[in-house]
Amino acid sequence: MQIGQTITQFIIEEQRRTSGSGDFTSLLNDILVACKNISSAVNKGALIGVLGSAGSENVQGETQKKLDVISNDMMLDANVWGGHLAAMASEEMEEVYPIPGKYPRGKYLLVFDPLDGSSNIDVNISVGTIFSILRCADGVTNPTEADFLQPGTRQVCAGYALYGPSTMMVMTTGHGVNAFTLDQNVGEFILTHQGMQIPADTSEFAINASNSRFWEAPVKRYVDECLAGKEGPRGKDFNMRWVASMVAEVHRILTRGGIFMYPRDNKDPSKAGKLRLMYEANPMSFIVEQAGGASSTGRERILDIQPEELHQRVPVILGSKNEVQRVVDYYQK
Ligand code: AFP
Repeated sequence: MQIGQTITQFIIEEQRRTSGSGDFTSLLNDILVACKNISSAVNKGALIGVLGSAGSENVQGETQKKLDVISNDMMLDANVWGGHLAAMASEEMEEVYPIPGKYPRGKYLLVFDPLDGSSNIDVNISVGTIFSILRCADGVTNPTEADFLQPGTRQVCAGYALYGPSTMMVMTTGHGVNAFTLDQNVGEFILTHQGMQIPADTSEFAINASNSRFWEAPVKRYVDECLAGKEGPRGKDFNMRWVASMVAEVHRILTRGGIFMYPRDNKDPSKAGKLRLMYEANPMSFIVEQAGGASSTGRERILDIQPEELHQRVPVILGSKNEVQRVVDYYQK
């Protein structure tokens, strides 16, 4: 593996190292095709009339953007025919999407958020696609929601495409985190960041502070101490960021450290948090842990959670290990 090699070479070499059948390699290639298509549509934006609302709502009751719907279709179209998947599930679809009978069914399950941070699209701020690959249990020919409900520790691969100033693909198969930058002229992702590592300490935090009156005491304490800066108990100044696009937020943390929090709050007590376990928290937690960071709800490690439903929400506190541990310690106290 070396800087400058293509993602195709990288995943074929991974396949040889693990003596894989090639199914996984082909599946990843299909995902890459989808992300390149989404990147192209996001990039053209208003030129091809894809900005704005689709006039519909998803299962979470959120207004769908045109690009949410388009990106979801692109993920389905690129991944439906290859014969590597048994079923897919998405933020934008209430039910599991089984591979139609006219195509062969494979041994993997794909779950994704086709366009995370999509409320940012119309203002031209970075968005991304998040995905997680699970194994379909042996003998299951007609996967249902129950087959997807596997803890994050069972993910075979997790990744995200970031549609920012550059389009990047960041992923892990459980052997570290590597990032590839799309060369738009060649149409290939090129390895540009090898073995990404999140610094254990940081002085940058990310949280939507407009919710502060709803936070639980441990989060309030943590943020208050950061805000107190040099004169406070932490003895140093902190910087704050909030993009409202988890992919951009996690990418910043992978690049220079930091802590990201979308904690449980009492704004709507029926919701355990805002972010979705299966296609936001789990894949991002896998990536963050593989880069030496930590990820928790404050009360438990996210990757250990046994999911109860496909669109389940969880509190998320992830990033630089020592800062996440500090918040967890505050919860334990
Ligand atoms: P959208 O995809 O609806 O824009 O939601 C993005 C997101 O799930 C995540 O990417 C952000 O971190 C978070 O929501 C932002 O939430 P707030 O708008 O409440 O700050």
